[in-house]
Amino acid sequence: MSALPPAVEANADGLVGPTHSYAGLSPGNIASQINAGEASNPRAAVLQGLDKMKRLADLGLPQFVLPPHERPFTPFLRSLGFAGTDAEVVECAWREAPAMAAAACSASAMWAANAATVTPSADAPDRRAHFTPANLFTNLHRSLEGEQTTRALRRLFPDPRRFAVHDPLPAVAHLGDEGAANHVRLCADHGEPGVNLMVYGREAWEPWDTKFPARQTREASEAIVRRHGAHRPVLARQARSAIEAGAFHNDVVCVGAKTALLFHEGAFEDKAATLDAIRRAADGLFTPEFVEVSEKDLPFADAVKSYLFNSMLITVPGEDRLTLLAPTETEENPRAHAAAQAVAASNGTIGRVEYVDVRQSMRNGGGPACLRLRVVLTEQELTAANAFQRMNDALHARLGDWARRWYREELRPADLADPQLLEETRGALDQLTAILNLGSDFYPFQRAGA
Ligand code: SUG
Repeated sequence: MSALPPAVEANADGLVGPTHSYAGLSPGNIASQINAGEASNPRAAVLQGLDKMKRLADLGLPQFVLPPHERPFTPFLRSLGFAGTDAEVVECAWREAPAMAAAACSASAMWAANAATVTPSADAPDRRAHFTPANLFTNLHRSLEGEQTTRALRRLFPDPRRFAVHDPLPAVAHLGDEGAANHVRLCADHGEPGVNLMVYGREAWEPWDTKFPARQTREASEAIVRRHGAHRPVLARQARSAIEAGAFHNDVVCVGAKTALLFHEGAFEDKAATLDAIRRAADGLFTPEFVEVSEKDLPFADAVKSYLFNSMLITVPGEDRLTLLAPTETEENPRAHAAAQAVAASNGTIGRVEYVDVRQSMRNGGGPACLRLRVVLTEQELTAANAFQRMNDALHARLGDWARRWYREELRPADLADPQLLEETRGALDQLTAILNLGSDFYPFQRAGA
């Protein structure tokens, strides 16, 4: 078992794009619905994200930046029959099909937990790290992400001898896939083989007529396990009641790392069977530590509002116990704050709670854990990743200057139709490809003129 090389958990965060807005595009995501139509602050949003990345890098954790996608996404609008120059395409789409135009403007690729499902090399039979980019089939605006995310992951993890970046699963309702937001990997240590908990909301052929969509199908999770050869999988069903109460992804009510699984008692359809299956899968590897927060201590609605469970559970180098990095909204919610303090005081694997301000993202239902894709990497794999995307003081400063130059301070959903925005976003992204060494053919608009 310990013939495997040691590994660390790196994070790749989605850089917030210049069109960050509150367009109310995600039914079942309560924050997205409540804040629909409000003005957003793209510049503050991107700076919050950059500060979060720097904080992780300063703690000694490898941190990467995933570039935003091209928005407004004119290839999508052209596929709907809009024609002319790009500016005309955008203008006509806003006039004739504003819902389509809004989807084409979303900066939702910032939530990198939905970028892909990742299986580290220690858990894959061919000892490569495997990635399946999510097809994000359920919501129109998110379904536009898969292809560019695949390209982005292939640039960040380029060496096919070490990394297998698959194509997304076929984009059909039966195989709806939302990536790592519905996956928890438990293990004795990051480099050791683990147990892979895959949480799904519904089955492919199951009639689904409740008020909010179940985004992940069991069949999608099974296909990913099969493709990656993921070690010791456990398939578990999300509680229907959780989805109906706003847990549109499992990571809204559950987070785990190493041996610890922190979850709300209402997260799983069959809690006892789920925990038992994890215990059995972990047999001979480690003893799982279940940290359950009860409905009595934290009503489900407070869990969803405060995003306690959308925290990151990180291993700070040199520390034995895990740190829970929670959103400021958790600190401000008395019950969630008390629950977080109780977890840290309980003498278990989670030793400390800290808070991070990602308010702009939170108002669209994206907490600290949504913004990052966890990737367990060995030293050699880390070296093989694109170093230009690795966060450090210099990159933080450079991207801060870049964002202050290009990002608007305020954006109302109606401003998304401003023709000037197309120019601004393209200018920003063109410069970004140079900063992150992504090549000058990374975005469709860069390839269009070639
Ligand atoms: O898919 N919000 C995202 C939030 C994703 C959070 N990710 C995780 N839980 N891992 C979503 O619902 C809202 C966009 C808008 O309404 O403008 C949005 O797409």
